[in-house]
Amino acid sequence: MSLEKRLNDMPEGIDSENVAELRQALLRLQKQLKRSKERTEDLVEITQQAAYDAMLTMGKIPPVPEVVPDKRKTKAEAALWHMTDWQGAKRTVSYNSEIMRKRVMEFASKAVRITNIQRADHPVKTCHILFGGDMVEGLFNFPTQAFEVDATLFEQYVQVSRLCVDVVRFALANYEQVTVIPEWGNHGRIGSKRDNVPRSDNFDRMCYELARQLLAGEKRLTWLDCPEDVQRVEIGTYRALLIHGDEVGRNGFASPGAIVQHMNRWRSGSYPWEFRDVYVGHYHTHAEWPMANGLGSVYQSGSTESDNRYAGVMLAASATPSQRLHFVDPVKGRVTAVYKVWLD
Ligand SMILES: [Mn+2]
Repeated sequence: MSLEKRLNDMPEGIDSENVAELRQALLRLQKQLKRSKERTEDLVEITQQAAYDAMLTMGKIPPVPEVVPDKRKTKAEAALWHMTDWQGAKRTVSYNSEIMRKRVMEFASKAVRITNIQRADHPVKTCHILFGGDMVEGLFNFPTQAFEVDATLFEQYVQVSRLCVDVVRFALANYEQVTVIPEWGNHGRIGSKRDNVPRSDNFDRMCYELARQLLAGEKRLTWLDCPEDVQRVEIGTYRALLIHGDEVGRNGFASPGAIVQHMNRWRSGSYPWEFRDVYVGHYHTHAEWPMANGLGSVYQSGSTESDNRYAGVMLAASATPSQRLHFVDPVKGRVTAVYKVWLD
């Protein structure tokens, strides 16, 4: 191709025919690009370091002491904690960051007390923690959100990561093995729905990642990542899906009938992995609906928040704070006990 032709092919705005001048412009742009890349990298590093430092100001994270293994030969069951929709930093007349922390830790302690009751009959050695998403309230879901939170996005990030750490450490102190399966929600979205940000760049996911890194030394802990927004739960032969709930329907809302019908279609092959149950958050209410095959269920779980005026008035659905605790038979591959743990 001739130089002249190449110059004619230049993008609009670059109309110089002087090669030396063009070369200068190219060098200038390359320098600028390098500087801006360095700035972004610095920013990422500073944010991570700041979050880490902020975390340490909340108190040291000592290693979790060992637990005494259960030597009984009887068949063990597994605990499953479905913890979802903490809406971290959301402020209502009866909810804020401090109450979130209190309720979340209250769930953990009640779950362990109920586990100990179960242990009177059989071992419960493992705990699967399903973090269901919307752990942070975020800042970008509606225009006045900034006035309805008690912490900035950075503080939400630090507080919620730390709460995840504390929940998992509490579980590690009470079960021989802990597996975390995290799922992100719609509130962790960065920017407006129309902004050009990958969906998996999500504050919930960032909180999970920081918490995971802070617990990297724990050998009895398995922590999965969530690049996709549907998670697979496997406990022995038990197979379930964990979704946030905004995946189904328009604008993140679908009726219970529509959700169950959708899951039945996933179950009949449109989702490429066989499963029995589905765990859903997002609606802040506790419910259970049967799947068409007569075996599995869709389990919807509550939130730790209270006095959500939007839900009460706009959706006519208010709820008392709760989270879900299950026990699972890993050989028969099914849920054996269902608890709605009240947190008011
Ligand atoms: Mn949600």
